[in-house]
Amino acid sequence: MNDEQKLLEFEAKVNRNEKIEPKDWMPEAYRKNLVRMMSQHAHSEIVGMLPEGNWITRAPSLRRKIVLLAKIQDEAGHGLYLYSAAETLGASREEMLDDLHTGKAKYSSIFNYPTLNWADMGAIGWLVDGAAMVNQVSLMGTSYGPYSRAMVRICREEAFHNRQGYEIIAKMCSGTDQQREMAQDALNRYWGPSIMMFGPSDKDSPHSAQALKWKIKSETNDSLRQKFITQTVPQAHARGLTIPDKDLKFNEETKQWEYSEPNWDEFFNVIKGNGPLNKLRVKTRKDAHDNGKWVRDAAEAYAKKNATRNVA
Ligand code: FAQ
Repeated sequence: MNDEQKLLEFEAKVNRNEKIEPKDWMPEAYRKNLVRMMSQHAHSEIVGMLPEGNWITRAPSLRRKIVLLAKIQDEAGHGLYLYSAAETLGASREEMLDDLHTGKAKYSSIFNYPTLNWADMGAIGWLVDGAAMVNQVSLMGTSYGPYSRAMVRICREEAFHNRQGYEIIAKMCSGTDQQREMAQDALNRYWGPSIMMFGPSDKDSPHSAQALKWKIKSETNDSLRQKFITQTVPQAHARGLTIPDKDLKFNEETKQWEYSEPNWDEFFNVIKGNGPLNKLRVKTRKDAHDNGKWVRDAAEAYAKKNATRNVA
């Protein structure tokens, strides 16, 4: 078969909703787009550990500390599955991490915002994990086998993350006036960045058309954003919170919440590396990587020693 016939066969397989597996033939553009998206996703998981990691030592109770620790460890696990899934496409772990540390690769814009107080732990679980889950549920049905299967387990864990965040917010909303104000303030700061997590609007999303055709994505950025907003607004209202969008209104015909256009100047500025904390996040991640070198070296030496012993 020549490449044209292989492409037709590949597209027919995708259209039959069969999975593409690592050793199957695939167009180079499919492989490249997936490596870009999966490595960006993996980077988001491990950089996403940093804003919450800042609060482990300041959790208000032992129970909250245990829950937060478990959640952050889950995010490390997600990074691990995703780097491994990207490796099945020939990407090397060292190169992916190098791209993150040199600023060549992106990670989710949301993690460039500061976590100022405990209410932000609630906002991250409720809004950020909530948005991540809406996006990742849609990725469960996509065409690349290892990525779509990783999403199944990740989504189960995100559901727990989402609930623990909402529980923090709900508890604060039934507390003192000051606690209610903290919950509202966290929502005010995290709402805009959360709805931007879904990426630029469809008309400005260069990768979407090809990604939808090859089922690398199953829904557009705007459609996922709308789903998240429709799911989240009633949750805010149930706790007496106000979504910080003066144009938000329910459309009785479509049964959807209409919302204001996100601040795209802010979004593009953040993904170019100029958000409030981009430089600090990348530096902290790179320092953690450098400081962990002795652990990687020891693990490698141990594996080598065991391999020799097994051969003997
Ligand atoms: N941040 O053409 P599109 C989590 C870039 S996981 C930064 O629409 P695409 C768990 C995009 O890369 C969160 N950059 O791109 C957690 C492209 O630039 P490039 C991460 C963004 O790929 C919770 C350019 O804009 N989830 O949070 C963003 O078709 C709590 C044009 O955009 C995933 O990565 C952004 N928000 O659609 C962890 C899910 N949006 O690469 C810890 C998988 C867009 O050409 C604590 N990824 N860009 O230089 C996806 O679903 C897609 O990649 C999208 C973007 C929807 C994010």
